[in-house]
Amino acid sequence: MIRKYKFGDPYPTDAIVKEVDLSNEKFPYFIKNMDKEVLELTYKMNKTDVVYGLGENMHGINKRGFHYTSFCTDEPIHAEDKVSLYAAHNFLLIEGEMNFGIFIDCPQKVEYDIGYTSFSILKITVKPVDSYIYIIEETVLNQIVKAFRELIGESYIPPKWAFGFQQSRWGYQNEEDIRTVAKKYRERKLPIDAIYLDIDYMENFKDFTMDKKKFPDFEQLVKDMKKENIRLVPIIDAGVKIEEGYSIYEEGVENKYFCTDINGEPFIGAVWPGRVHFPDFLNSKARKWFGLQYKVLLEKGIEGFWNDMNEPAIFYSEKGIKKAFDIIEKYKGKDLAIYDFFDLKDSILNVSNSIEDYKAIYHNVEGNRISHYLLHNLYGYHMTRGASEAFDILEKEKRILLFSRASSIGMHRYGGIWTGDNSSWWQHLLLNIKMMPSLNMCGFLYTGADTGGFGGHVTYDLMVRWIQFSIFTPLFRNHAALGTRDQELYQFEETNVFKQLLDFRYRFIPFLYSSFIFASKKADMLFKPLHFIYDADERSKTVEDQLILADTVMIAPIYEQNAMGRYIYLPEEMLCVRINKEGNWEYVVVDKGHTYMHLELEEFVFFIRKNQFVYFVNPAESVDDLNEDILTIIGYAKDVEEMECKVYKDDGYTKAINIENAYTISVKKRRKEWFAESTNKNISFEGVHIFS
Ligand code: MIG
Repeated sequence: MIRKYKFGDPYPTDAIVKEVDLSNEKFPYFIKNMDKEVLELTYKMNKTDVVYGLGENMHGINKRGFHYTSFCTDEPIHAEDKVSLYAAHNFLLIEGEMNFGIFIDCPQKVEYDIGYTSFSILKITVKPVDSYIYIIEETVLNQIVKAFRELIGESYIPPKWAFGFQQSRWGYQNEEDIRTVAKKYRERKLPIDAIYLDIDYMENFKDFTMDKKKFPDFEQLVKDMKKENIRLVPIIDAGVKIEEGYSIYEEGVENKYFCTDINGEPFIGAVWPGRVHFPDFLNSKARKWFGLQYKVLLEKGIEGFWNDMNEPAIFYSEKGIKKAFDIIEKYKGKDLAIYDFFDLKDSILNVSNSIEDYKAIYHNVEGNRISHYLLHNLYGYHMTRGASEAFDILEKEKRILLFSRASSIGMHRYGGIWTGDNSSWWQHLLLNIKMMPSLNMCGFLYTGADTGGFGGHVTYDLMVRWIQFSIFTPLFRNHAALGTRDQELYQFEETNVFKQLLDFRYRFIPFLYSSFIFASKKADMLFKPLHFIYDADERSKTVEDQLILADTVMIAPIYEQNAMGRYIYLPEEMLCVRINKEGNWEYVVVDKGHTYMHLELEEFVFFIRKNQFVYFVNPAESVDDLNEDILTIIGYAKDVEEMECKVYKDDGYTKAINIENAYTISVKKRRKEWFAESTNKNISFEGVHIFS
């Protein structure tokens, strides 16, 4: 059941897709305190209550013991004390005496104190109060998520090639760099499907331009790469450079498509290209206009994009930088003691992404001037929505890859997200693991972290362990910051292990893709905490470093340096598949309970749940090269003689996806032998390995 409440005068965020009538009943579960300015909701937590949700955020699957702020932030250091990352995912799921979900639908800042100030108190603060709040009640956790996901609509589905391995780096300068990456991957037979173009492909960081000196024949490059089954994925930034003669700038000014300042003049901020204006994505005309600009790149054969800096990130504003220079001027030549020195230092440090700047920006929403500060969390969402809506006009046949850095709930229908500028830290591998189910709850299925870490210098062992996890995530992209150690997989002395891991990924893609489509269409999570499946199992409530994938597979990655194995908790017995150092697969049924598994650096395991199976194909160097008609089945039949599974398969582009077209694989035991059959006559089976 879903109950809807209205506070103040809420802005239509378009986060939900279903009509729900306002409830007349008293607001449940929370003590509600509201005045003109602020709405406070207070809930008393029992000791064993678990609070799930909040999508892209720091800390665990269980969000207790910290505080979080929904305010999309360009946060370059994902440290434990950070309260906001790039997203505003206002959904919580509380497992207590009664289980329920709560969704705060609004574009402004929302604060969550989840047992931080007072250990047993969950307090939500919405300021100003204007919001719709939904309370979702079902008995089991999974059903609450499903009801919520049905409320917010189907998750974005990318083209199939976007499930292949992707290589990115901030610093690829020119055509030569891109060709080299492609060549090295192909030479070493390391599968790859995409190479990213970061800001350097543009002419002076101007959106929808290409630097002709660095990329003399862009179209030819795109074509050549495509022949190798490699797609190029350019970045699009939110800020538009102020430059006479630059058509986007001129059209934007002429049509009043940019955000304004208090005087109604286009707001001036600064990002990569220096001084910029910000397109007014909250204005439907401006949004459409900017979306249609992607056409130049689509026409050159581009099939995917990543939207960056759309919190929006602002390096500085005119006013902000002037204030900083005034302070520097004031202290120049002085003998600075501690507080003056700090003041000097902070004058520059605090100039970026300042609240004062966000408060100085205005949107024109169908004729009404509204402060950006109040709509902040919708900016990246509506940039991505604009692109997606334009693709529906510009690319009728094909799905286009699209993901964003900033997001809020609602955007999950238009694109995916990557989790931003993490670091080459072991703790960020663990954070990546923990974040996946939280993101899925909020509708974000096409997601993943920068594998190997963005900031800092990756080591061989971190890369190996990280990939042992990323082979399971829909977005699997190696990306790194300018100035960090090279981390393309061919840069490491030993590339054999990477080949084995990527081969595993490609064997697994048909299963992952099919599971992804079902998760989107059925409002399901792809990654679940163990407790969502084993809800009667108390121990599983606190397991945060293992996940269930597609209800079938359990993964238990290693995320500690120099670990030669780990403890794994099994809520019931499962089939363990171990990929050993030589790349061979070994099988053993493991009992319920805690097990220590010795796993050297090049080894990893995954588990298949009781009475289930997974299908694999032969590896290939790209998704287009996969032969999905020859399958190998691996399963665990504990107490059944027959098992079934649905497989969704298509050309990987088609926009109309109908899961009714899925085919069925059944495996059956006849006279002690297992064999498989399929309702799809094209499918044949290379091997059927059912353990019992
Ligand atoms: O502040 O375009 O998160 O992936 O490489 C840095 C350069 C700007 C931030 C993105 C990152 C990208 C980088 N961008």
